[in-house]
Parts: sequence; structure tokens; C-alpha cells
Amino acid sequence: MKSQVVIIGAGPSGLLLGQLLHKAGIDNIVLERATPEYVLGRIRAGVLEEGFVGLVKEAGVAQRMDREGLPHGGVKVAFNGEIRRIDLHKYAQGKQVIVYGQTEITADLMEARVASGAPSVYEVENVEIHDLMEDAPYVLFEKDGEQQRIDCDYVAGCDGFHGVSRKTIPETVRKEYEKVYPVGWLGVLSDTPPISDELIYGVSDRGFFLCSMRSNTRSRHYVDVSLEEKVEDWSDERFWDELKNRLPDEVKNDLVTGPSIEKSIAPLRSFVCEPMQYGRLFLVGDAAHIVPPTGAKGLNLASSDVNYLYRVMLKVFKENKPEAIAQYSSLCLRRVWHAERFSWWMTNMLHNFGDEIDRKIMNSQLDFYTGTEAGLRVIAEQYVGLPYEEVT
Ligand code: RFL
Ligand code: PHB
Repeated sequence: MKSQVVIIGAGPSGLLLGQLLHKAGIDNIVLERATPEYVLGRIRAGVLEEGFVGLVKEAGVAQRMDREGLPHGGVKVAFNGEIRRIDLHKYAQGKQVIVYGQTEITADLMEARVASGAPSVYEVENVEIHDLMEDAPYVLFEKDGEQQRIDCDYVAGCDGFHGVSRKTIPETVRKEYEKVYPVGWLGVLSDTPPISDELIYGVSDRGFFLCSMRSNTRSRHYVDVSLEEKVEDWSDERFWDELKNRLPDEVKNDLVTGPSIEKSIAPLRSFVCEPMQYGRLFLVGDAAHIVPPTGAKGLNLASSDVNYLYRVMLKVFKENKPEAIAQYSSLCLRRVWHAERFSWWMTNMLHNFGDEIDRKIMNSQLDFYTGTEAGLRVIAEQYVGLPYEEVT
């Protein structure tokens, strides 16, 4: 087989990139280890920046998101038993975020790919990437026990944190930065109405909580738990009690509880791999970086990489400028480190890490950043997402 670009991984990064390239007439094959059902069963992000939304529109896959996505012009933060609102429209130049689940976006992208006729191979095994420093790299994989080969020009490693792409970059070339936090987020999805029409991030004496949503009838809630906790030990009743105990009095009684549809614990990690390009391989999304979910940046950062790689590929294939690939890593990493910093900072402010004096200082930070014009602008501009830079 032959293809201009081989995309490893059919998560949101791989599928969005594939759709954009296909639309631009750049042929690509997507290779995915899991089944489509498995990919769609993962409950993850829910908040999309305008940059992501614009890219999904450019890919021609925004019809359902435009219909069902919930525009949010504000977000709330609770601490000291009080709730404060960050007016995103006011403090981030009219910008907003869209609440629309990663599951839905992935389903829309999968459907669009099938309709476009662009090739995808699911349930592949033993993917290997070869000759990345040569003009003609190739990818080997097994499907139904048989090895197959794809000759290509470039490889996009969209295979998440545990994928093969990053590990293909020699250890002498790649540098990894990592921080693991001492808690995880226990998340519950339920068909219950959200407690508020906007997200509430909060910290209480008992720890962090987030009241989020997928629609006006489906909620997504989180509380932080120690890393030793097992999801099996959290009955629905125990979860709702814990959440209720963390909520400020003014909303406690508005909480509607119900059976969970999904329940899982996600670890909190900051991780970056530098560089994000090695010869003809580009790392995209979680394959290159992880942020703790507190800033809602994981998926949005993946889309910023997709944006840069797509525009670099347009330069290469449509303007015959192969030298354009040299800017990919530095363009991505600038934005990556900004999002890493924002997510790390939000995580520290909203969790009970450190000793008593750290907690007091974090509390004062929350007061400053949600209580002054200067502070509100700093949070709002980053929450809606920094703009993408131009690719030359
Ligand atoms: P994904 O979604 O992990 O997709 C990678 C795909 O690659 C496949 N794969 C392989 N395919 C072929 N060969 C191999 N050797 C392969 N190895 C792996 C995998 O099966 C998978 O289908 O990465 P992508 O596309 O870069 O997308 C990134 C986002 O998924 C991620 O940033 C966010 O979901 C992060 N994240 C969250 N972000 C937010 O903004 N808000 C959230 O609330 C939020 N919650 C989460 C999260 C990530 C979680 N993880 C990674 C465990 C909750 C969780 C639990
Ligand atoms: C979610 O709805 O799952 C969600 C929203 C915002 C975050 C993290 C997760 O920061």
C-alpha cells in the first residue's frame, strides 16, 4: 500500500487531521489499535475552545456540534463557600467555549470518514515505523495475523500517551518532562440535569470538585481522590454524598442525583516530549503531551497540534515547500508550554496540595484572579484558549 500520510491512532487528533487532509486532497490512511466502539466508549473532555470549533468547521464536520453544542460565555469558581463567576465574553474579548463531548466529536469524525471513503484500519497490532530519516519511510502493521506495509511520505503519531510513535524517537534525541500529582479525578456521568447552566470548578476543605455537563439533561461531575482509591469502592451513593459535602451551601440543595452511566478515575499528570518532530514523524496530541484536566486543555491542545500539522502539510504538498516541516515542533511547543503552565497553575489553586501556608496562598490567588479586573482577564483569556500562530 501507498499513502502520502500514515496516521497512527483514531482518537480525535488522528480523525480530525485525517479529515482535514482528505478534504485538501492529501491522501492518508488511519491505523487504530482498538475497535470503533472501544474508542467511543472512552468518556473524556467536554469543553472546546473556539480554535477547535473552527477547525472542525474547516473539516466540514460541525453540523451536529453547531446544533447540539452549548455555548458558554462564563464559568464559575467556588472557594471559601462562595461562588464567583468569570465572564468570558467580557474578559476575553467576546470569546466563549462550547460544551460538546469528546465522544460526540469522535463519533461525528468517524461518520464523516466513513462517508468520505478515506481508508481506516481498526484492530491493527504491532505497528512499527521505519526509515524516518530517509526520503521514503514506511509503516508495518499486523491485521488478522498478517503483516502489511504502507510506503508513505510522512507519519503522524496521533496514538496517545501509550502509543508507539513517541517511543520510535531514539532516547538520545527525545527529552521527556513529567510531573505526577498525588490525586486522581473520580468522574461520574449521569442522566441528571446540571446543577447550574455553567461549569463550577471548586475547592472545599474536603477537596476539589467540578460540576460539568454534556447537555441540559446529562451531567459530568468530578471529585478528587487519593491515588490508592479504587473505583469499585465508590458506589453511586458514596459519590453523590461526597460531592454534596464539597458543594457550597447555596447550590447543595440543587444537586439532582441519579444512577451513573460511567464512572472512572483519571490520574493527573503534566508531561511534555521535546522535540515533537523526528525526521518524517510528527507527534500530535496526547502522544506528545499530557495536562491535568483542570484547565480543560488536553483535547484543545491536541487540536492546536492538528492545526499546525495540517497547515504545514498544505505548504509541503500544495506549495511544494518541504522545508516548512522544520517549524512544526517549535510552533506546537510554545502553545503546549503555555497550556501546561495554565493547567498546572489551575490544578495547584484548586486542590489541597502542600502544607497550610501553600493552601492560604492558593486561596489568596483564587481571590485575586476571580476578584480583580486584571486577574479575571488573565484567567478568561487562557480559559478560552490562546490564538494559533501563523504558519509560514
Ligand atoms: P487519544 O484520544 O488517546 O487517542 C489515541 C488513539 O491511538 C490509539 N493507539 C494506537 N493505534 C495504533 N497503534 C498503536 N500502537 C496505538 N496506541 C494507541 C488509541 O487506541 C487511541 O484511539 O489521543 P488524542 O487523539 O491525541 O486525543 C487527546 C485527548 O483524548 C485527550 O487530550 C483528552 O481526552 C484529555 N482528557 C481530557 N481533556 C480535556 O480537555 N478535558 C477532560 O475532561 C479530559 N478528561 C482526558 C480526560 C484524558 C483521559 N485519559 C487519557 C486517560 C480523562 C481521561 C481518563
Ligand atoms: C468535563 O466536562 O469532562 C470537563 C470539563 C472541564 C474540565 C475537565 C473536564 O476542566
